[in-house]
Amino acid sequence: MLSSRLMAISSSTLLALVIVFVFLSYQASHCDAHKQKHWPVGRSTRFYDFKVQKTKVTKLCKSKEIITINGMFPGPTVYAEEDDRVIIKVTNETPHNATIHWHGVRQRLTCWSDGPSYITQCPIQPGQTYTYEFTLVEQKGTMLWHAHISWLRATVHGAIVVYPKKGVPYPFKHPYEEHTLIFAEYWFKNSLKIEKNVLASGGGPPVADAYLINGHPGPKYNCSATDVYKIDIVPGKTYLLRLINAGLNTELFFTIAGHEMTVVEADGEYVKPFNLNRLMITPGQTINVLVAADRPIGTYDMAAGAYMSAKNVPFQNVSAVARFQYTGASLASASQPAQLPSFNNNLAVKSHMDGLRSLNATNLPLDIDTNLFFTIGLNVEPCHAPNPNRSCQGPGGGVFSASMNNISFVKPAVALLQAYHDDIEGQYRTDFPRRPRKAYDYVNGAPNNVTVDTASLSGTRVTLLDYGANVQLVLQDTGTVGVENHPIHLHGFSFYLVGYGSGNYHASRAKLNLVDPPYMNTIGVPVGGWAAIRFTADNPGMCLVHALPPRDPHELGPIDGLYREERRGATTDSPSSTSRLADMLKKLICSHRNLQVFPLFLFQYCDVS
Ligand SMILES: [Cu+2]
Repeated sequence: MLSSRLMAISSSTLLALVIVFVFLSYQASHCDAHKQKHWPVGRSTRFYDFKVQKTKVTKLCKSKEIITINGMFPGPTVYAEEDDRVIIKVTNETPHNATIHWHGVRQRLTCWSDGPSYITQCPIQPGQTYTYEFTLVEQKGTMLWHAHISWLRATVHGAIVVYPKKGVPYPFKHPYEEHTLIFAEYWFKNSLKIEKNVLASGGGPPVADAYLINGHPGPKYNCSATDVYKIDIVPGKTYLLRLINAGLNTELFFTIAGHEMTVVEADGEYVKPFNLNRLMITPGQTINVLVAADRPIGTYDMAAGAYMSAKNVPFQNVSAVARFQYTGASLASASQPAQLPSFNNNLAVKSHMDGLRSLNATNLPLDIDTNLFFTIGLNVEPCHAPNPNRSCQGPGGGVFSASMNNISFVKPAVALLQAYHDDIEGQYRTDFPRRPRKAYDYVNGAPNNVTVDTASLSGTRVTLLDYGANVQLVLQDTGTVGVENHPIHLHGFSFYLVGYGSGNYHASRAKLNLVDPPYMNTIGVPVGGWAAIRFTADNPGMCLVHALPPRDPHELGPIDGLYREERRGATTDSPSSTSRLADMLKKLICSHRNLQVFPLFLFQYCDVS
């Protein structure tokens, strides 16, 4: 990790020259009239060179080729400081399409650098390059990057570590050392093939063959007694652990034998410190904890294992184990085993969530003018395939899908941001419903028997939000097929998690925290329950709202509901008080320093058939 950091610093000097040149030549010829006052320029620039590559790895005594960045698994850590500019050139050297998403980066006025394929950009095709460029405006903490197309992110992922500006301390005692722990799921089969097979079968995905901590499964798996990630600990010191769930489908519990953890940050934002023995982290979430090495000298297990809230769903029940090893510990004595909660311990999840309080909730919208209510859940579509045995392996001989407000997302042919920018007709509709068509008992009254018909509508629809709107979005789990904790992620924003509960949401009964709710970007909506989030729609773009698929392969695509924000009406900080997003994007591009960041213009259709 240290070496990649050094690489980033030295490369940044090199690139600075290039940027100035492009900036001057382009700006002079085209755009001097539209110099952006509000363009986030950034402080230092960090440059990274990402090559998407095929790499051979051996885990659990089996070798296979996986897709990685620069041959590393997990991939290189992106280091920066708050308000830095980050430029990452991604070159695709594989035969598969790829994009990279910077999960948790709010992409202030750089929505085209967000990375979800078919939403803000076409995939980076084999042999092509795409340069992502964004500023970490008022952002510090732990985030992650991952591929945002198909199941590529199973192996294409890594950490983003953003330090406070120089001279600004952490709001807690400076730790002796910091370590990043990235959790992942691992399959022996090629993950792209698995996804293809699952989509073709209409059923659920196969369980992971192992969980990994920084690429290591640990001793509970076959043939892995020595394939264990280890942190060397100096007794009496305090350590900061940056925890990242880069897994594809599985929510994980994490615990350290004999040690308490003090949670100090969630999803890249400080929280009021609180102590836990075990925590739950959904795919896409990041949590920073402090751990004091105050136990007798020895070796202690750190374990990550499944949280599975759905009933009768198979999952990998062997946990990944890493080691917290004190200097001076006898190598002959056994490591202290870690005690994870049982796989369906909803109470352990709730006590973790209850502890999350923002350190400073400064931008919490109090006057809500836009109320949204989205149901989320699984559906089963009727079988129309000529060969039902092969293609309709969902419950009752149907095809699994997932939906929001009963609409299952259909992938467009043109990236939606480009379709909007170029006024390309027919790619999406703007009538994604703001609430379900009819209210019912979402949790208990939903049909959970496929013969009753649990099919959804399908389509590519977006919700338009006025610029500056203060939005409250209630996410409601449904029992259409079965209730389950769903991790929901919002792109382009962080949001305040103002409330959550079990059962159906009722505005009159819901208890909301309007004092110090946590500021997050991914939330596990409680099983058979609801979560309410708030944000101000002040970052124009196409912003995806979606589930990080808990076991259903269709959710990464079809569950997606979308926001598009549009600048309307006069606002003091908008470049043109009446301009549409399209005009604004054009102007932004003119003031942008690197033309390569907007290659959406270069090819219209994402996939050439
Ligand atoms: Cu994200």
